[in-house]
Amino acid sequence: MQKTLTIRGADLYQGYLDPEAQQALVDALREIIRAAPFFRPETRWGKPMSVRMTAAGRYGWFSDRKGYRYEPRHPSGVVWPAIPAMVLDLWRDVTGLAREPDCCLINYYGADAKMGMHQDKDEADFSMPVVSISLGDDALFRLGNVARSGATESIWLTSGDVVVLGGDARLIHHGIDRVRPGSSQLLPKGGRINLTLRVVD
Ligand code: MD3
Ligand code: FE
Repeated sequence: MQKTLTIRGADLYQGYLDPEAQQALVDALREIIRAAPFFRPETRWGKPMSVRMTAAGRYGWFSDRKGYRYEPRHPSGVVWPAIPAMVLDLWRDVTGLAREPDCCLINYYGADAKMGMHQDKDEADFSMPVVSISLGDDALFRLGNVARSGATESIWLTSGDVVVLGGDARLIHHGIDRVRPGSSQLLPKGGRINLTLRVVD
């Protein structure tokens, strides 16, 4: 499909996944979460994050008092499950790249979860784009600048939306201010799942 909107260099594909595809993806994620359950990473200051995380692929993102990094195994010691084929198809479609992502980070936001403004800088090659897939409740997504300061713009992401962050947008500050509880019926217990696809090394 065609992109629907570009905001600060981030390309949005609103409604990329129809309701049937969203449900198929949730079903695939259920198996991943069974093998690699959600956990709450700690910030480097030892405070648990409000977002719960797990991952699929060669690497998962991990954080504790030692800092932010990619790890080849879930905290339980198991290797991360494979990235679902439909997610790899989506990545290929929106990026046009032959290179596959190394990490599909799976973020779960309950009613009170948020993610502060940050840059994604733990990867080796910033010429590789980041792709985000939203499922479940709506989320207020904030985009800033490559510099920490300056004006920001916000947009609601809804279930089935895909965002591609490439080029100059790859290093901009971004975050999730809040979710809108009850705005989607996709996830039986409510909340929002965001998949973030990244090339790591
Ligand atoms: C990269 N996740 O996990 S979507 C993250 O909805 C993260 O869970 C948010 O930021 C979420 O690191 C946002 C991914 C995203 C959005 C904007 C970006 C990645 C980006 C802008 C620049 C670079
Ligand atoms: Fe991020």
